[in-house]
Amino acid sequence: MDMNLKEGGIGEEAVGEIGMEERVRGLWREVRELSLGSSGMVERLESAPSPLRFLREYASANKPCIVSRSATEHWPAISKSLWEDDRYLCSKAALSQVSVHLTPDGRADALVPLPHPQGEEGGSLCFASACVRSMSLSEALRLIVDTGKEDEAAGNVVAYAQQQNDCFRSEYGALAGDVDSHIPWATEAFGGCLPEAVNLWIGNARSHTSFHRDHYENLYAVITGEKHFLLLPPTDVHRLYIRRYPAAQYYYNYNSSSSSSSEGEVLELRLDEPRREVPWCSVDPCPPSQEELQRQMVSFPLYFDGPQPFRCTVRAGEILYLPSMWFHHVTQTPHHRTGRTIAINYWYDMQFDIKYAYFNFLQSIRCLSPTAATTTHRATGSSSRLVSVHDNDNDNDDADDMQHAHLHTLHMSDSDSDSGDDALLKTDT
Ligand SMILES: O=C(O)CCC(=O)C(=O)O
Repeated sequence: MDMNLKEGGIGEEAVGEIGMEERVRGLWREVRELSLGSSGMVERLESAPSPLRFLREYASANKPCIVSRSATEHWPAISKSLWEDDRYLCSKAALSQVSVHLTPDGRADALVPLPHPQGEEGGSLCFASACVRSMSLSEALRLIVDTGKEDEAAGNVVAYAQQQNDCFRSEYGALAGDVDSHIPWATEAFGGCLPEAVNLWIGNARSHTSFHRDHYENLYAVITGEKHFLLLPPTDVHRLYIRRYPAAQYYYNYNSSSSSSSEGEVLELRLDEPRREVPWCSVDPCPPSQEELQRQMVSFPLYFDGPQPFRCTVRAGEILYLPSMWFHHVTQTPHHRTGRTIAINYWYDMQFDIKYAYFNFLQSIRCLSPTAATTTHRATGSSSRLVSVHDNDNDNDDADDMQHAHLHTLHMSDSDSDSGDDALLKTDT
C-alpha cells in the first residue's frame, strides 16, 4: 500500500496554496487506499457481519461494503419474491396512497437549465425539485413502468416513488411484514438505536439520483432489479464543486395546449418564490448529451481528471452499507419482467464526531493552486471563479444545507401545495 506518508505528512515547509493542492491530492489517494485497498472494489461480505465486526471494520472506518443476499434471505419480499408480483402488492396495499415524484427526464433534486435563462454571466442552472403527487399504489406502479419506456407513449414525464420522509413506515405500512423493520447487526453496532427513517424507492430505468451526500449511516437493500452507485469519499469534496443554485420546482401546467405528456398536461419549472438558493454538487457524471459532457469535463477537471469514483452494483437481496457523508450518484436497471427497481433504505443517525469536524474543516479550505485555477478559468472562458468549491465564505453551512436541500421536497405530501418547507432549509442567503 503506497500510503504516501512522506509526501502527505506534516511537511517542514510552509503549507502554501500550491502545497495545499498537492496535499489534498495526497489525501484523496490515502483515503482511497484505506477505504478500499488496492483492489479499488467495494468489499463484498458472504454473510451478515457480527455487530462488532461491522462496527470495527466498516462503520468506524467510514468504509462501504456490500453484504450478500444471505442477510435478507429470511425476508418474504426476497425469499418469496413478493414484490415482483403486482397483484400481491396492490391487494396488500389496496388502501395505501403513496407519493410519486414527477419530472420530465427522471432527474429530481438535480441541476437543470433555468426556466428563464438570465444570460451567460448570470449562470444558467437551477436546483429542480420534482412535482409530487399522491396516488394509489396500483396507479403508481403502472405509471412508473409506463414512464420508464423510451418511446413516444411515455411522454415527457418520468415517475419515481422516492419520498424520503420515512415513507415506508407511513405510506407503505401494509408491506411492513415483508422485510425486517431494521438491520439488527447495524442497529446494535450503532448503539441500539433504531433507524431514524426507512424509505422505499420504486423507480425505472430513466430515474437518476444526482451526486449528493447524507448525514446518515445508510443501509440500502435492493429488493428487485439493480442499483448502480458511484461513490466518492467525503474527503473528495472539492472534486464535486459544490455551489449555490436557485431553487425551483416542477408544477403541472393544466392550461397548456401542448400534448407532450400522455395526459395533455406539461410539467413546467418555476423558480421558488421567495427566491432562495441551494448548495449542490455541480458535477453530473452521466450528462444527457455529449456536448454537456464536454462542458462538464472542461469546467470540473478535479472530477474528470482525478481518480475514478468507486462503482458498485447492488443486486436483489444485497445490502450496501453507504457510510455517512459519502457522496453518491445512483442509476438503476429495472427487473426484467416487472420493469421496476424496488429498494428500501434504513437511515441511522450518524455520529457528529471528530471525523465530521475534519470533513467540515477540509471543505472549508481552498484546494486548487492559483496556477491551476487560472488555467481552468481560461479554459472555460467563464467569469465565474473556479478557485474554490465555494462562492461564499460560509463553507460549513453549505455542508449542512446540501443535506437539507436533498430532503426538502421529501417532506411534502402534496406537490401542488405551496406550503413551505423552509424550516428544513437553513440557507443563509
Ligand atoms: O436510490 C436512489 O435513487 C438514491 C438513494 C439515495 O440517495 C440514498 O439512499 O441516500
